[in-house]
Amino acid sequence: MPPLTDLHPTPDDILGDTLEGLSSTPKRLSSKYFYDARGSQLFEQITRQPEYYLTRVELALLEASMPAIAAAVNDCPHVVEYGSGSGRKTRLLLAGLADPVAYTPIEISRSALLASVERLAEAFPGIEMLPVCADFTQPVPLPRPEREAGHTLVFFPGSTLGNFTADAAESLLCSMRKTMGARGQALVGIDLVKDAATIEAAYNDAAGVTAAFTLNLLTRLNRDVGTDFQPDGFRHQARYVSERERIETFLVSTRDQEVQVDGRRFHFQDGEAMQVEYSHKYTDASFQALIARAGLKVVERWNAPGDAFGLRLLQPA
Ligand code: AVJ
Repeated sequence: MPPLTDLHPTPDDILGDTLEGLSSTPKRLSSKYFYDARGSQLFEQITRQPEYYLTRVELALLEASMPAIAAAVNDCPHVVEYGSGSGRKTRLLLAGLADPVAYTPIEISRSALLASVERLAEAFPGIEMLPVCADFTQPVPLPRPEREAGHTLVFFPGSTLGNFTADAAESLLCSMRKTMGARGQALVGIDLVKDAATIEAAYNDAAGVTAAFTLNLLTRLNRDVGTDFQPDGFRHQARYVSERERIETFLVSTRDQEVQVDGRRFHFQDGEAMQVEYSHKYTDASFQALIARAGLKVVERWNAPGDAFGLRLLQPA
């Protein structure tokens, strides 16, 4: 088993964030806590729903663009992935790049991290695996590969960037720029603005997997910080707000109720909406403006057919 750097958030971190969110108006909870073991499983299931085009389209785009990506990326990279997920995209990337030296996934779900890196280690015995269990929004000291890498390539697929508000995305991109260094690069996947119906369907699949994924946040917090949410007293709501070019996801209270945690009580009115996730969609213009704020520029771009999804190669400006 490869050495694991474990910087997983403590129960106190999660409790502090939960209390802060429940004390806010409107109430909110952080989508980063979706990804416990069950949440990561449910997300994998989302990626197989017919309405959820993002993963399918990005995988096909990555596969089709891999020769061009390999040509644009400098040789012998240390590949650092933010949020490792199932490893399907990683496989395509590691197989297609010229002589990757090491692979460091930074992933908040310990179970997802270990499962994925174990499979990748088998498939790529020549690439050193250096997993880090951590919240990638915090600065993470990179493990040093045994063989020296030419540079760092940050891999940030899935349009996970879209889960961050502009300010949070800016600070994340700044820390990414520091992680990659002056000679580094980043390959970022972004979902693109398109018709509202297509986007909205992706976050409201008919089988109800996304709803189960959102509601699992409450079960997770009940277990890990001792809240007493009744998941059957809330329903999933996801709407595309064109003016803000994002999906806004809420858990809506279906009755008057109270939630207790750490000796404090929080009242929910019938119909009260608690904000739990944003998924921003980008245009070339909005994306350029965002990364410019973090001192980055686009050096190459690849779009899926119909501009359904994009991959961007970035480097310090
Ligand atoms: C983890 C960013 C890829 O926002 O599309 C999927 C998470 N939430 N369905 C997204 C998610 C609801 C997802 N990403």
